[in-house]
Amino acid sequence: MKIIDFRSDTLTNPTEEMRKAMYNAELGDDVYGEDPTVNRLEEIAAKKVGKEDALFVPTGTMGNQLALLSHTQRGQEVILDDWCHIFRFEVGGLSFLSGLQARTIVSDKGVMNPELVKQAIVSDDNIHHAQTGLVCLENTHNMAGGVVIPVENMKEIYNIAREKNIPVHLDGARVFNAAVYLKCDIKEITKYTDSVMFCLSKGLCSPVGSILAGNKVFIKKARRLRKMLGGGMRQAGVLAATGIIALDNMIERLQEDHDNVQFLTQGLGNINGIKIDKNTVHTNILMINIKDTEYNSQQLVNMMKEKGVLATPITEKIIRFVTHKYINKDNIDTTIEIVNNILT
Ligand code: TLP
Repeated sequence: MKIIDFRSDTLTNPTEEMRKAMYNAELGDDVYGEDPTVNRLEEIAAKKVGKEDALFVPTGTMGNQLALLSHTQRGQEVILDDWCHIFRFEVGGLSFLSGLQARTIVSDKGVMNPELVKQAIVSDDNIHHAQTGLVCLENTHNMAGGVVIPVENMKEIYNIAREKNIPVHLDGARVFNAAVYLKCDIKEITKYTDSVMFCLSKGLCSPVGSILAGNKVFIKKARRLRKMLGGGMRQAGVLAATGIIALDNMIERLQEDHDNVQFLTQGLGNINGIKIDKNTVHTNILMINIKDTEYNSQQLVNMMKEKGVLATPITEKIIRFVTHKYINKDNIDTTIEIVNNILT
């Protein structure tokens, strides 16, 4: 049985071109700063997002955690959306590793109200107060369903934070999806941040790896801390080689994933019992609500699995579908038919 796997775009295997590049990569010891392929990737990545410097890291999670560690001091607060990845899906690292407390904000489908961010900032002389050390944004917003946060909103929040000398970090795991959706240069998004993490290992198809970018002082600190966390990866050029291809050749292709999510939305949205908030369907993630069916998410996911379609239950009644390079229009049609047969 052919498996159609919508669980995540992290499931993408490297392309043929990437595998060849891995084989042929020029290598050295990256802890000595001597892996030419890693150095080249970091240079290309920094330039791409308009930052002075960049660091190749094994995972998006490590990139985000290094940003927290590098920007802040223990005992500070970090302002972030209640459903963001850094708060919900990074194992409490912000308190465990950086000694921070979270000041969460309830967003509107991933979009934080700048006024609420302003009110949440603590920057005073009161010796009782934990001071704000960082504001985090996420674009695209995963749990809101791949929603693209408007650049205008990022700009407003960035300006508020800047007035108080507070840095802004962007969890841009899928920020290239946002740029493709907005049809803009990625720098139009990243210019309203002090640092950005983005993943090479999701829709861009690298097997492993993410980038953390920022100014030179920040990246120097993050490089040292990466070593502390065990992220000094030696001949990492075998992986970085795929990252160069990801940035050179794989970005425009993301539009196909967005188109496929639209087809899926049309098809599943017509099935009785499935509700979709079409205002959140921007990129390669689709959240369906099955509250008007007799099933809970796990039950429906199990029934789909028996027919070869994999997706992720998010809550009792919400299921997530993520499109990627290895899902085509035929797979979308098959999926719609399978779900339709289960529910009607
Ligand atoms: N997201 C994964 C899971 O961890 C939920 C997924 O399947 O979507 N930021 C955002 C917004 C992410 O979605 C992810 C991964 C990360 C950071 C972490 O990246 P990795 O998995 O490389 O540590």
